[in-house]
Amino acid sequence: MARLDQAIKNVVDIFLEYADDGSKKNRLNKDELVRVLDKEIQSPELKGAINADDIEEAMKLIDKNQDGEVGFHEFCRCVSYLAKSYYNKKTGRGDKRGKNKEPEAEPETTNP
Ligand SMILES: [Ca+2]
Ligand SMILES: [Ca+2]
Repeated sequence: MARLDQAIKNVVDIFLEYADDGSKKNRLNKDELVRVLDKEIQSPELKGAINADDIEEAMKLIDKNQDGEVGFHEFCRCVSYLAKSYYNKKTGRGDKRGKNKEPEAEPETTNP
């Protein structure tokens, strides 16, 4: 399987596997989210971006509609957040210690 095939299928399969528990089959509750973050994220640079030890904080970040559970859409946002955070680390963007000399090439938001 090609790498992106693998990555995309992994995101879906991991979500379904961990969500299939508790009262709702297609949502991650807090315990399920802890398990995903704990078992499926091992590299320190990603663990630093979302911390399973502070699950309240992680939920605040991921559970956008604040219903106490994480749906697939929210899970995708979480994965995309991790990907961006890793990208920023790899390229030196968003590094607050002053290594960020490149001007931002593409505008990320359209905030005034
Ligand atoms: Ca569930
Ligand atoms: Ca939610």
